[in-house]
Amino acid sequence: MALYELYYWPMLPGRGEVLRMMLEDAGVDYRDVAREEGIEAVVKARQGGLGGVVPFAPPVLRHGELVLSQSSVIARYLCEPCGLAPRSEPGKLLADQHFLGWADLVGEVHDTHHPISVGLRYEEQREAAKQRTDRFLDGRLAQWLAHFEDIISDAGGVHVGPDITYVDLQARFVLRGIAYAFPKAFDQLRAKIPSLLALADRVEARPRLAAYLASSRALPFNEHGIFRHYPELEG
Ligand SMILES: N[C@@H](CCC(=O)N[C@@H](CS)C(=O)NCC(=O)O)C(=O)O
Repeated sequence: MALYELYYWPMLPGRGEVLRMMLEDAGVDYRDVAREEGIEAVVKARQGGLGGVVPFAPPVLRHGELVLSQSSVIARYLCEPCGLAPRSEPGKLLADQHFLGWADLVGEVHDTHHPISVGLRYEEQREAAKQRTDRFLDGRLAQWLAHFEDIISDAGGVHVGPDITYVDLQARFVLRGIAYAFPKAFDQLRAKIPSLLALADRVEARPRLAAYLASSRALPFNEHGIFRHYPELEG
């Protein structure tokens, strides 16, 4: 079995983090290449240097001859070998649906600090970021979380029962990220999302994942990633 090679920005827990979590949870052999070799490895992957179809943006996974991008596609590919796949075909489709829902939410969080362009620094779009964040925190975030809270309370505490799947790992990551970025708003929502919070705790208690999260391999949230804490945005 070829080694899994993950290419993602080495200094941040962004869209590649759920893939790191999946690989760590499964205890499979993998390389987080840019953390060993530096961001040049990501640049090379983006330029098509791994072969295959040229990816637009990281994360990128290479497994043997296969080169994949788009975090949702990579997660779907890894879920079987990582033991995090739903059991049935309808379950797999539902898992895709929910994963893409969380990915949409991730995109909306990203746009709170980069509402105009990914090519501009946050400091160059701060006014628009404030407006965008106000709208996001005024109902939209609560709407998303209520949606997922209903889904997992109906499905017995996970997204697609009966087992924990890769979507549950994604949910844990996004919830912790939002709590980091918008602590005041998130605190006000906690009482409304008991099932989601219990799920995040359950995911973190998985032994290999707990060991990863306690290790230096797990990067803390910071202001280079998607989940950024700018106090002035939440003020
Ligand atoms: N939909 C893609 C989005 C990929 C993406 O936006 N990656 C970010 C890092 S999280 C990036 O490096 N973007 C650079 C760019 O868009 O030029 C996915 O889920 O993989």
